[in-house]
Amino acid sequence: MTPTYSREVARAKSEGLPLVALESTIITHGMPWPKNLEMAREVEQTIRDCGAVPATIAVIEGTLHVGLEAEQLETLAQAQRVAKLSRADMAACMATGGTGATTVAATMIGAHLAGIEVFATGGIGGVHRGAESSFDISADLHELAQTPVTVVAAGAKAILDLPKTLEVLETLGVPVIAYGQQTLPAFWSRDAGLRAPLSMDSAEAIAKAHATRGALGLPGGQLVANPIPAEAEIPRAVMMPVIQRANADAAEHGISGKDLTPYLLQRIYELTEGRSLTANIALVLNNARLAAGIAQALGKAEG
Ligand code: PSU
Ligand code: MN
Repeated sequence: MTPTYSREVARAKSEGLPLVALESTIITHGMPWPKNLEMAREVEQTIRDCGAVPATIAVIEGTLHVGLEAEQLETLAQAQRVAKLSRADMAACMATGGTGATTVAATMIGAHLAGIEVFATGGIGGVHRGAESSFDISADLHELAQTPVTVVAAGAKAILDLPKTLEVLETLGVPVIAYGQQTLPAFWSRDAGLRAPLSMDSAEAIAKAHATRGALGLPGGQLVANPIPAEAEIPRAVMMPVIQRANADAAEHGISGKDLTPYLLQRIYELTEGRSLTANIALVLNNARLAAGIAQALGKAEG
């Protein structure tokens, strides 16, 4: 299946320009209006400023779009009751003419269909706290194991169980590469207090590792864990009680499944009086810059 491309993405593809995929769940379920639209536009512009072309992915009225026109982005950012699509429900949404925002997993599927190898986001889904009884492990992890897209995130979201998330990624054969440091970043904070499995210092090295996995015939992508800029971080000591409280509130209200991640992000936004959102936007922009560099390096290596 060929997705529908925006004018900008279609041109980039015909000219062989470097492309960076972007997800839409972060817009519809990850941030409140109107900051979500501001963020989405700013991320796209950052990628252009860094010499690559942005491709925000979503399903609109049954059609898979890779690259959204300005008015489509605006409509999506304001839409109510948009589905949150992962691998399991993407096809069903399209088949029934529905509209849905793509999570990391579904965005990787769309990017791969469009021939895009690099994707920037905030944080990926992972193993939730208490997963030993809830079995709540994000499909994002399995997608990284099977779809050849390098995903740039600020580590897994700190609302998760990070040691368990690392274990599952290792089992699934997903390279986890910390950028510019030896320890794993934890989304709002630069350091999760865990050693990262791999560490690299340049976009070129990450691009080379991506290409080498392809040459080896290995399926799956890479997770690049890019620490939030120091001036924007919220120290772990500040975030830890907030995260605990948000998780406790979720348990008390019986929130689970697809609703859990959006609930936790919203609750943390309230508990930090908006500070978590400011940090979230800063880290997404930082990831967009690195992803644009990786896309350019891949283009040169393959060129
Ligand atoms: N990163 C953010 N905000 C988000 C998400 C990621 O900064 O809202 C979304 C992504 O789309 C990710 C999803 O794929 O949360 C994970 O959801 P779940 O835990 O239900 O798999
Ligand atoms: Mn889940």
